[in-house]
Amino acid sequence: MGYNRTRGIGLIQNAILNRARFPIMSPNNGILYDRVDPNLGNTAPAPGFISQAQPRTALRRPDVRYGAVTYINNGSWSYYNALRVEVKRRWQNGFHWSLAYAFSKTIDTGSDYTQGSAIAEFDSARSLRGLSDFDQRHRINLTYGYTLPWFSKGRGIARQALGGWRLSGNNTFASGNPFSVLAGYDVNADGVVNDRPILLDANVYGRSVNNGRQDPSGRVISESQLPSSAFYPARNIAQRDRVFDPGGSGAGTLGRNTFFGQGMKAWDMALAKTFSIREGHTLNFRAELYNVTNTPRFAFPSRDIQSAVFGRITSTYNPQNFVGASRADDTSRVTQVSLRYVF
Ligand SMILES: [Ca+2]
Repeated sequence: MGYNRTRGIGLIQNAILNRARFPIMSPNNGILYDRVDPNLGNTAPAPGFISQAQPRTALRRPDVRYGAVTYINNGSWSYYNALRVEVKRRWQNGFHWSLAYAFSKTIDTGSDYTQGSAIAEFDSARSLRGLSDFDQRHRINLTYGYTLPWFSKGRGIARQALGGWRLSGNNTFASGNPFSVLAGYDVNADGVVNDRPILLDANVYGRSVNNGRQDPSGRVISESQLPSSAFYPARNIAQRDRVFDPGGSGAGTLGRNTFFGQGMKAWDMALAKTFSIREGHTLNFRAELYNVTNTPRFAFPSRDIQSAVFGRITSTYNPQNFVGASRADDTSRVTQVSLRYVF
């Protein structure tokens, strides 16, 4: 039993510089952009105005020669706290097992610089502080090995063929990883589309969006778990009525990584036997089954509110990621059999 606490500093973070400012005197044409057109759908606002349909992003960058500039820095940090419990049974009567449980929480300001990017150019760490992409609140892992007792005392061919088989397995059950919901358009008109929305229905907050099956009406259940009506602006809201906050943080009212995908139920087993052929020569047989129960693990739903399929789960994680096989039927159970002659 133990307690782990890990502090990470100087982790890689992806920031985006040269974002469009508001208000700003354009270095390109000398026009002061400081007013928002009352008609957000206006595609040709007057000089000095911007609208959502015509945000004039390129004219409002501090250096108009460039677009958004990706700046990879060491500004990210993390905290990991975990309570760990482990129970083990050593080999005894051909049987051993080990059970490990971790209750943990990981917080950081960016877990993967190749994906998420800072919401605000200034003060980005505060805006991004949230659960790590890889946070798993509960995780249980069971491993075991068992030498089957059949024919262990027999003789001749029966023992040679049927005795000495070893069964082993690994079961992992874990909570789902968190994900963020995105507004789906550039709310703060800074030229970077990773803004977050406003949460209208607090009951939805922190929900597990974990069911990719269809209800009797044919609707994917995850779309009911994460309804677009719980957020503002939902996709059926016209562009002119959406939130438009040039110069704002783009953080909405919703933090990063506030919803959860489906947890993990991995059940893998192997059956193995070594046949001795003669002195120094053995034949090793091994059959491995990944995802024995053939249970799908649903992937994250569509997370962009403006998407027509927002909230819908359309894919599953699959065992092939762990087995390393490239198979077309990769969403289901994977079986591998190997025979090895060692001399
Ligand atoms: Ca933005």
